[in-house]
Amino acid sequence: MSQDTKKFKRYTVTSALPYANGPLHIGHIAGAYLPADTYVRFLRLKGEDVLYVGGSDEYGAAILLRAKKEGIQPQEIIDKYHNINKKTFEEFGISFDMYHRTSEPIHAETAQGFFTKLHEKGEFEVIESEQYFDEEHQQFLADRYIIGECPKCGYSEAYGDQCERCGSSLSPRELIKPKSTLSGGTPILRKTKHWYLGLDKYTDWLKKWIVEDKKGSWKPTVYGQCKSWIDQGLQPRAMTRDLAWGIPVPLEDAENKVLYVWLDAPIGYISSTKAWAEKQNIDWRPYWQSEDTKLVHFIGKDNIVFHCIIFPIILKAHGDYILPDNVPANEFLNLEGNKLSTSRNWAVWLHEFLEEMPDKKDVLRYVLTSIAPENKDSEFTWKDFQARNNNELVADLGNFVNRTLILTKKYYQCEIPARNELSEYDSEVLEELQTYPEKIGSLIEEYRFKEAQFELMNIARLGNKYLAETEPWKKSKTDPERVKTVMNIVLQITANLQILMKPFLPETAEKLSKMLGKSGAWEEAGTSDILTAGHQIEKPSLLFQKIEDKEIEQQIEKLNSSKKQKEAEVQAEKKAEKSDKEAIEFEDFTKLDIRIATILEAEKVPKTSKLLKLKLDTGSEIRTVVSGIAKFYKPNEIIGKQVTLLVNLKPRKIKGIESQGMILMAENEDGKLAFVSPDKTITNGGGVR
Ligand code: B3M
Ligand code: ZN
Repeated sequence: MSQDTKKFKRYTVTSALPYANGPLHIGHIAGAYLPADTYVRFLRLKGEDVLYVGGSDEYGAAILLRAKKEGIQPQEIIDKYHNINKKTFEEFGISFDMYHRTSEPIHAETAQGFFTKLHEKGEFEVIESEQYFDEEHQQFLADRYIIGECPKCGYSEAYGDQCERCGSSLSPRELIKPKSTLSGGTPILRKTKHWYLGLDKYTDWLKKWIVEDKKGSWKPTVYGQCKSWIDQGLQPRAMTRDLAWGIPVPLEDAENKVLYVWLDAPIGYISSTKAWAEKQNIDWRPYWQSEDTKLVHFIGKDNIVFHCIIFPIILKAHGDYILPDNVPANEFLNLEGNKLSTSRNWAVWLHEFLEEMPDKKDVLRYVLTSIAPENKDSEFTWKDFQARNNNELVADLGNFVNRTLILTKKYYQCEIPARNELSEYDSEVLEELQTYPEKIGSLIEEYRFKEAQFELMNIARLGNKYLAETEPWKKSKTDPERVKTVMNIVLQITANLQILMKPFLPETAEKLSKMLGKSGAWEEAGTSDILTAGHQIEKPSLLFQKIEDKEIEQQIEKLNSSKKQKEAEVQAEKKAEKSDKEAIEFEDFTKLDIRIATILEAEKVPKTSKLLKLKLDTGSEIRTVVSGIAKFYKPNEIIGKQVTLLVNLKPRKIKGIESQGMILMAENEDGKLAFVSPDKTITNGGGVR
């Protein structure tokens, strides 16, 4: 792996562009941002030429749907969330060189340029086909406008372009029982034409480029997903959409069509690079078109197909671009036993965390790296957050550094003592110290951040063990020369920690560098003369604070109550939707023949739990009606009751019984039903107006 570093002259690192339709939660951070940030901080420390780009994904159905929900224009949505997310990333310390937007003109130009190039090269096939259409909203339904059952895993709310449970890439026609997310109704089929990219034509190329060449270097989870898609057979995929929000297709015969969001979004990495380079007044091309550039995409597992198959095909088809060297996608992070969910408000929102625990950024980084879902889904709990802070950051790292600096202050008034002759044990410890930069560095280069951070903590553990065994506090009076050696060694260990923690705990590294009066360079790591004898350090303060139970309980409480609040909102919304029926003419109402009738007989319909069979006197005849009220009324308690009956509803067979009308019922919020009865006795057959 370390040869890799030599082979490449520069690095282009990307993190998925979050849709600008909502704030960021810890799942996003653990998936695509924290590992990327750790990686680029490491590369920069080593003096590599590295560019880290990101930005907001601002087109596509996700944005439009959110705008509709909030009742505002898509532009307002993207402005709002772009700004929130940009600020949140900055505050949290995700160190993008450029955080761009796909709604910028330079992006439209770049994406259209790709489309035109592929069009000229004959990569598209224009196909007219029948697609789902929502008649009520007069709109074609692609991607997130349509949901249904996933044909691969059976998940009932798979999107038209992808199942978020199993990750399969789908097309709307594959969904079982499709439903429009706009009207909730069943869509009809209507003809439209689109530009299809023949992914299938690249099968042989992908078999070589991924299946053969990436075996062993791509994560097994990523490699496995790709291989299974390739094995299942790739289909041509439409790269255009009938939507009112997106980048116009740059062709004359494509009026009202826009680019598919998954065509334009990854190209966003390139336009972000262009915007960055323009600001720096340098050439963007080497970062995307030079074979000695290493391109790495950090994403979550739901984006694998787009980054490993579709985007590389687009880059390859274009011809001028390099391909990703690696796509270290993460699996999912769960929260307190459940899937993270924006719609159910089951999340730890990053902007709220920053407000409530502004001094705990590095704690969150530390915990999210410790539990990173690198190879399988993992779980965040507040109790574990507290435990890792108290038992690892405070007890191992903080405690070691604090003891070292306090003793230095006490014995030497903050001046670094010189080392004397080394014992065998001293030499062993210094030798072990030497091994860490290489160990940690290679793990980072292999995208094994969890293990890399564990090795960092091993340095603190090594220091604690060394202190416990040499016990300088016992010998400061009797053997001051020996104590100088011991203290010099623990100070060098501390200085090593300061350097090696930079990619993982940047704020803490900064704090420690202030106390040490020195910020070491990566090349110095592993050596034992970072702090020279006679150098003066600052008075120490604690690197980490213990987290009390109360703070954690508050967070758990908050999580539960915001979920409940969300549930109540959803209920209220549903209710509001119900009352929002369209206005009708009086004539429509007069078509209903509603009369008062008296229940004469009632019995349960055999083999059902909900149905009662009733006989009613309507004034002119006796009618049989099957009604779904068995859960609310026992047969004998309703005999003689006057109810309201819709008498001119066409008869229907229910469980083999002809039901001649419908009893009108009032429905409670919780689904309970009650008769609508006159409050004085009315002659049977009396009309309801
Ligand atoms: N916006 C999907 C997502 O947020 C999408 C990523 C684009 S990366 C080019 O999960
Ligand atoms: Zn599925």
